[in-house]
Amino acid sequence: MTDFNKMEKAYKLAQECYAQLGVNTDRVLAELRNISLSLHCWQGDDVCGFENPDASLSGGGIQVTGNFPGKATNAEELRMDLKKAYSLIPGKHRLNLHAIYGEFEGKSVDRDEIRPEHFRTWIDWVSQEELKLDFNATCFSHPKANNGFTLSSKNRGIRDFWIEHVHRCREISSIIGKSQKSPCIHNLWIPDGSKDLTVEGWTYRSFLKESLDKIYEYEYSSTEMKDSLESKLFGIGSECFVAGSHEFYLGYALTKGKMICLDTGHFHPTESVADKISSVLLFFDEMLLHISRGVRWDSDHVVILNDEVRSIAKEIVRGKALSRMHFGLDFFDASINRIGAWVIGARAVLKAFLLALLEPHQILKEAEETGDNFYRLATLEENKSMPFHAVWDYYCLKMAVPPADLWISEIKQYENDVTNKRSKS
Ligand code: RNT
Ligand code: ZN
Repeated sequence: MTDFNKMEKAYKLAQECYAQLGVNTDRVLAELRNISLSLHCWQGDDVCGFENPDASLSGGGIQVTGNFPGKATNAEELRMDLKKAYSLIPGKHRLNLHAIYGEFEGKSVDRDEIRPEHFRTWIDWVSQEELKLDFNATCFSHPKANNGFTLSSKNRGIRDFWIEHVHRCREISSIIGKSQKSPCIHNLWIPDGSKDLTVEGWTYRSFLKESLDKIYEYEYSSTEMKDSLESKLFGIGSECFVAGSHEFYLGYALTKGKMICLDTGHFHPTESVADKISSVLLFFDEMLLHISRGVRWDSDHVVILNDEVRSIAKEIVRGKALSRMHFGLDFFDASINRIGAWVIGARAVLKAFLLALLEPHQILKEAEETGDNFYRLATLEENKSMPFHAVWDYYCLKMAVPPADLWISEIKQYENDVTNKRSKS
């Protein structure tokens, strides 16, 4: 359906259906507009970065598979691709940069040497595009990460190298935050761990704690930057032991006044990240989510509108916790159109929030309070077939982005006109 008048009419009908359940769709759309997702730059080039022309993701327990043509090979191309993606996602969003995406002008700049000027063009670009930046230290794809340990390494020189890297990344984050007048979230994920049975887990974790204490010695104002720490259950090559586990960072962040980052792909498949949010937010003011899709052993498939993402959105909306959450996308798929991957993931998350905001909360709450659990379950079931897509299409129209499936042809067009013409590399 491409007729915009029909979409407006469908919205009016949907609006009435939701009103009968006490849900005001105009108000819902105003709330949806306030949700910002931090798009992860690394989906655009398979986590390679720009440190050197032949960079590829290596080491660090994460892996990108696929060789779909046309990945961005420099910052210009990545910005172009991001701009295309943002034009197909309703709302105002953010950009999540990794340190390896600095612009080093062909010089070899090691991780412990990066400086704010390497990110100047990004800072100017986001301001021109009315976006905001978030930042990440890159403690992988580096010879000093190759034996599996960085901040928790037994080797002091290795630890110091990474401490210096993260110091610099936090400083860059604070400069970004100051210049964009919105705190830049600096997230720290390290790959540290080992493949097989590990007997000195205690030692690694105590080194990690010591390194983090040094890293966070210096406090930045929370108007400039905020720190978060991301745990993981296991990675490729770190199946038996991961130093930065959930319990480790939960304890660390709580005692140090930092945020934790829950990556939806970093838990046991039957664990619900949605269910963790109300527990975490009883003890923390804010938290970061890395929204991803775990599939078997892989934690980073493209996000779709699945039950997990929907439950996360519902949990946050039911708890009126939107203003305490930060959202980053985190997946990398090199086997499909990379710009399309960003758009699929971002639109899916926004749809999940729309669905959550359209939930007849009052009715469900009353059913639960009176113990009418049949009515609660039946209402939840009926809610699944309410005409939410009419509300979504109308929202896209209002936000001047393609509604329904109209964005797909734009991706195909861009593929023909731009990415297919890039040199194969
Ligand atoms: C890895 C973590 C981490 C990375 C990015 C590139 O398992 O999820 O967040 O995906 O930092
Ligand atoms: Zn992550």
